[in-house]
Amino acid sequence: MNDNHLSVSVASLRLSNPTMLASGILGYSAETMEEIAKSGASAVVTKSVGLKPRTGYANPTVVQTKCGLINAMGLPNPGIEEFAKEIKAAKAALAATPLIVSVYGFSEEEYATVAKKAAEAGADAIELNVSCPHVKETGSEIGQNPEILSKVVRKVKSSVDKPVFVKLSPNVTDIAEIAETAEKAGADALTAINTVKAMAIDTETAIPILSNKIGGLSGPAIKPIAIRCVYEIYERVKVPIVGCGGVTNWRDAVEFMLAGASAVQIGTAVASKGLSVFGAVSRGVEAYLKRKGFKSVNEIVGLSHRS
Ligand code: RRO
Repeated sequence: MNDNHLSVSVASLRLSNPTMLASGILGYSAETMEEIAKSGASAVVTKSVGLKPRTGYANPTVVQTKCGLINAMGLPNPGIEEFAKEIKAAKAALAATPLIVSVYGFSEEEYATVAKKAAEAGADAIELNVSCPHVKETGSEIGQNPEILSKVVRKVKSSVDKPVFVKLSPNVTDIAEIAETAEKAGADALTAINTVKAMAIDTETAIPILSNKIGGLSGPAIKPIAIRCVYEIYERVKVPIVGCGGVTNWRDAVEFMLAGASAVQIGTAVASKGLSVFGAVSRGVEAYLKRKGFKSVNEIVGLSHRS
């Protein structure tokens, strides 16, 4: 079996294998980018960037719990003007590995302006963050409202030629309905899911641990939620789905693909296990395909829906 068995297409991106780096995990220095590409990740999603610089929330911004990480970073980023330089440097360091720039805004115009600038700086695709669980007037406040979401996706689609991914929030009543809205508005792919709204309180001081009080849970605890979301979305849309949420090993990746994902993003496991997780997941998926007699990883996408 060779690499071709692992290659997948998501929108117009041709990926050498189904593992991508999720948004918000690593810095974007040329050195880090080179290491990521060498590690076997088939694409990189950047931290979310907006029109203007933001410092984000005060510490603590991350809390480790028994069942996963809760973060409330608050969208810290240098703003698109500054970040455009990083996009250019990252592109050069990544060589053929696609760079997907995650974008947020406080209005449809802002999303479109940032997406346009990211595309001009060299982004191979845009991922719209309409699912950050705890920053007011952006993120999930956009992604929870079909009318606003539709306007944002349409505006961005009319402003850039690159594929547009829409990253969805699990913190909604019916994620498949939101997925359908994004698809109708022109989304080329959907990423499911962003973090699950969560909280931790210090029992000695009786004070919420995160400075923002509420954050988003990631890691293995949310995988079953993410699998259910991908499964429900797959029943309702035609565009490719990228699974995200708690992928730690090859079996998790296979489970997402059986649910309907064409590829997966890995985030928290990169923070805990390091970059070797990409190669390990790909090798495990490859061994699974061989053992089960599949010729291509694409054959297992959505397979669980037969039953
Ligand atoms: O920056 C954050 O606090 C953050 C973002 Br933008 C997001 O999309 N999801 C998340 O859990 N945290």
